[in-house]
Amino acid sequence: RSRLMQPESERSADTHPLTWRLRDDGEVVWLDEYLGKDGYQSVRRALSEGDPQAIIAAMKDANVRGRGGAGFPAGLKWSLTLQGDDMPRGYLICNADEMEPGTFKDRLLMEQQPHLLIEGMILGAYANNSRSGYIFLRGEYVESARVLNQALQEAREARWLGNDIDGSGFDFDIVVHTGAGRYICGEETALISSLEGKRANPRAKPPFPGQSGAWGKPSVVNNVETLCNVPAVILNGADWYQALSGDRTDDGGSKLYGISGPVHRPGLWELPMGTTGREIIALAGGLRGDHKLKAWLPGGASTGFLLPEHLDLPLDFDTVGKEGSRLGTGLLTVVPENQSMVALMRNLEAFFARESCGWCTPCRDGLPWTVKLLQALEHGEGEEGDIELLDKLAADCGPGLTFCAHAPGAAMPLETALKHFRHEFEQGITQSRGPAHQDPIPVGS
Ligand code: L3W
Repeated sequence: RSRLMQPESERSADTHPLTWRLRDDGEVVWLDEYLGKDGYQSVRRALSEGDPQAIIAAMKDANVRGRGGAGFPAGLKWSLTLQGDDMPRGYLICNADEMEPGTFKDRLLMEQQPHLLIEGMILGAYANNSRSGYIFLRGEYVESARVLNQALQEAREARWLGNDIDGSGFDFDIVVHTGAGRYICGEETALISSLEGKRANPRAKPPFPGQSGAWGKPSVVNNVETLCNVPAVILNGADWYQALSGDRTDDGGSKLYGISGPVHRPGLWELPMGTTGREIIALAGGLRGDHKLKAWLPGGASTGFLLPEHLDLPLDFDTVGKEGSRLGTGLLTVVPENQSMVALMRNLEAFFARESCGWCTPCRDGLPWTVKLLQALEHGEGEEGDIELLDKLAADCGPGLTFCAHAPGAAMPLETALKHFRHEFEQGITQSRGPAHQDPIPVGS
């Protein structure tokens, strides 16, 4: 069973906001145990103080940045949500549609810390004047759904959800809504479309969901990990939270970092924000056997490849961004030296092509075309000009050229693979046309 682990060196240090309530044996922390470890105390404090704006201010001061991948400041997002007595009440939506390849952090949080998410959602709802919350859950996360629904029932029975929470007069409840297994549902506006019962097409922004979201109401969409950070910020204060990352980075707090690929112990750990790739690989026991590190993705398939020379960079949003990549979800994928980058990219682009909603042309037509070119290069059947065409197809998927971040996410690993490993792609070009080659029949003939 997968576990959210605490590094040996950190076990006794009571400094990690997400894992401090965890037994790290992989079992669920149910309500009784959770209450015994300060559970729901941040809600009690915030609701008794009765100042939703103070929650937003604390989130801003703590500089909690969105953990879904984009790193947008959560406190700023909340401060931009339309609010006021004359405004319709909106929704607090947790984005639990975790489908980024190589990413499994939200699943472990939900399976092991369901009440931490519920507590974070109550605070988020109170700050954003919501009375209804949704957890939009990846359909395949059957165990998460079971644990969450049982925890929600526990919370209702103990009056931490429902009407008049903890005697404060605040009403809030949460529904788990399972998706049907599409990556695009994790894009917040596609998620909203799907929640409304429509096809999961993204919508243009602005308006941002905070202005007009689910059923046209102000809606706040936050990732699971982001919401799980809120109770610690409220209970311990923004300064305490900021200090968790020490002098590693200006981005405060902790982060769930993980790793997969040919390492001894693939896993997930809560570590100070700004932990380096080298430290994470070391926690995983290093690469298996004779493998040597060729490249790595810092946070899922929609981030750019980094090289061994980047292993000592603090993994925060801004630093990784300056290297032509993104922190993304913070779960590393290790690429060993004997892995063909062409085959790897063909695999990733096939995923992105399959998961495109088909709304925007560069994404709908460009990604399958990219896959075709990569397949040809993989089999040594590429032609002169194919690599330049790949460059162009990736550029056509750049930011601002499509409705959502799906196409730019697909372009980033391709652009960085072409930049760092171009010779491997060039090796796939046939010098002379083989006997099987046929010129296409001209259209209209
Ligand atoms: C108010 C403004 N709000 C931005 C909000 C916006 C959203 C957040 C981030 O993609 C990444 C992407 C993919 N007023 C605002 C504003 N916001 N300006 O900030 O927005 P944005 O546009 O930077 O990114 P995004 O479209 O949310 C997020 C990657 O995620 N991805 C996959 C992620 C997968 C997982 C997972 O499996 N766990 O997270 C797919 O798209 O590459 O870069 O809330 O509203 N002026």
